[in-house]
Amino acid sequence: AWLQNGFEPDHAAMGPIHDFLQQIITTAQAGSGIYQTAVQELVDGIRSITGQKPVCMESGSGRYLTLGTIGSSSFIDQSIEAGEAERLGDEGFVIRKVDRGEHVYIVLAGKTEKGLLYAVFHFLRLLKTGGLTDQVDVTEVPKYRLRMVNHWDNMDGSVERGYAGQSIFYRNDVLLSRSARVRDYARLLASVGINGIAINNVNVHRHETRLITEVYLPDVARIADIFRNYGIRLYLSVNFAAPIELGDLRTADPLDADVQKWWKEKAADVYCYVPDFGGFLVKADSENRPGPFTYGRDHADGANMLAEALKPYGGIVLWRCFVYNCHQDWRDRTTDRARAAYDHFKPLDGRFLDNVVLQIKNGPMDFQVREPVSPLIGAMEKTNQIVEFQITQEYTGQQKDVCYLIPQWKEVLDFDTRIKGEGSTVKEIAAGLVHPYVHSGITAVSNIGDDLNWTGHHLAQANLYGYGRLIWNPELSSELIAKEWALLTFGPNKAAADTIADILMASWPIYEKYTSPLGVGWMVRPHYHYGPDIDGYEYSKWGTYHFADCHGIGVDRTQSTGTGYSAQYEKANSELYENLETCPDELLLFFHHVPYTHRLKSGKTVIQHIYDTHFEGVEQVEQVISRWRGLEGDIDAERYRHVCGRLEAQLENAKEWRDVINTYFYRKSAIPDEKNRVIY
Ligand code: GCW
Repeated sequence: AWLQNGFEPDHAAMGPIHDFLQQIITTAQAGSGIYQTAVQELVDGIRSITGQKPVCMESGSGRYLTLGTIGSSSFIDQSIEAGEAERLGDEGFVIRKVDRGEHVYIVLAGKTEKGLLYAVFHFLRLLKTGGLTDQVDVTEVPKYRLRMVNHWDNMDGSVERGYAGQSIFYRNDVLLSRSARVRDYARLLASVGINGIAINNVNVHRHETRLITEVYLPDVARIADIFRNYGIRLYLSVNFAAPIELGDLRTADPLDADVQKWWKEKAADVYCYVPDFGGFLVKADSENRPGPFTYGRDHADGANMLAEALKPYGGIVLWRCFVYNCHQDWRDRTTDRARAAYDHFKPLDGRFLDNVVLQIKNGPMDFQVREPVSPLIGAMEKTNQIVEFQITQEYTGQQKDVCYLIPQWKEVLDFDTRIKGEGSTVKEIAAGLVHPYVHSGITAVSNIGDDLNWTGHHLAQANLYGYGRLIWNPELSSELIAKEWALLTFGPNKAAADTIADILMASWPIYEKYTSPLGVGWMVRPHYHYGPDIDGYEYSKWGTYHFADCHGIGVDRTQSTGTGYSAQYEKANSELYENLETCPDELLLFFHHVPYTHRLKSGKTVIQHIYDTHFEGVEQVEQVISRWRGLEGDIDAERYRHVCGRLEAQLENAKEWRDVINTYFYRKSAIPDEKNRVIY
């Protein structure tokens, strides 16, 4: 992946920096294993980039690198300005050249060892991408405090919505706690700044319910040790009905004293094994999972009960807001799944303890190719929130089709909720800068498995890499992230990296074009969620409808004639979406039901837009294939061929979507394509 070794070293490109890379001066660090990790990563990284192993010493002179925490050596402290340690906080770092006559050195320093580790990875990244000069002076502080990944891995080794093989954590109900793969994953995550991981599926089944018991805790602890050395805290998903399912109690009522006591004991057990355990991730009263509703209690009762148990140890509860009625009668036109999270949680603002964090999916429905931003984000002033993205490509091509998601997440982060006037963007809300949250940040469902290339489709690695980079610094452009990834992964060939970045940048718009139009979503094969099935969910219980008939298509979510969802936004946004004239084209069918002849802002009718985009989508996949073919010989043959294979399959998928969608809407509307192309 992007920590890949073995490219030909380019000494010339390194220029004067090269002189600094032969000696590393370490400092006497008390601290945790993270310092050892940092030194090791620096040594290994330099060796793999330059072909030469640097020497580690405790003192020296001339040109060298030195790394340590502030306060651990006078050489380091001399490079730090007054007040800088405070500004760096627990995770920031500096990389800076210092010239003191006999000593000319580049210092890598953090206030903490964790900050230092991030400095090392950043240094290596700059070195490998040619971004390092001998005048280096970098200061970095992450934007978000919680920067997490979630795994939907099950103990039998399967991964829910996983498209890259089996779990790296489990096989046959056993934890793979000595696996080298887990350590490599910790390296990958730390190299892009991830600091938290939940290692089991939010749908907590029978075996996984026992992860918090002594049966599995010794193994959980071993995995936590691996991640700890890379500055990553471990979290577990828990089953709300665990007190019953483990056979200890007859109720899981959060207000029952025995239940409260039970969870307190469990928390104590967990902290015995994992002293820096992050906390519990909970999917409750969602998609048939147990929760407080069974006992006539609400989400605040449920979350607070767990929060009380974790509080003495500094743990948190990540409580998911993906709560909706998954047994809806499709005939019922008043219930709207998009409304559900806001309707359930907004009234509870102020009732949650301060170590509860609500985890909110970026869209109100479910990780579709295109959705508006969830109106719950920022809507609760007194309740901590974290935004949840999906790196695994459940609805965005399943790592068969290329779909670079950083631009999508950036759109979400840049969305201005206007909750507290202009500038109340998701980016600022998730950083706790709009409301003073005690805990906040970003999390996402990981896309890796035990496939040799981690992500099934090699290009899907860019999503995991980019996710980490983006949530460290959301000001980075999608394009810059794509180029960085390509250079790190395929080697120092700028032209090749530019082509790969172009392909990535084009991919989300292309995927959107040949799949579901204008924000209507779904239209996917039920359960699998890959490939077209327009009516697959239309008469189902899942609350995901498009309402296409012979006259028109779309979901009326307006306040005036529809479900009223649009009213969940602040006035300016609410009016923007409510009004047919101002609603952005790409979300038109999410908010409105319109005739096929309705004219978009682009000037096209809805039906012509559907035809055009579906033809274009396929043509653009063909262009991507020819651009990729141009890379033959410039990148290694194995990965070249692998991506060729995926792209050919993507073309078939795109054609299938094009023909199914165009044919369906031609038959429904009886309106011919203006350009008379083949529709079946
Ligand atoms: O998108 C849906 C998925 C489920 C998933 C659920 C969730 C883990 O289809 O597989 O369950 O979301 O986020 O809880």
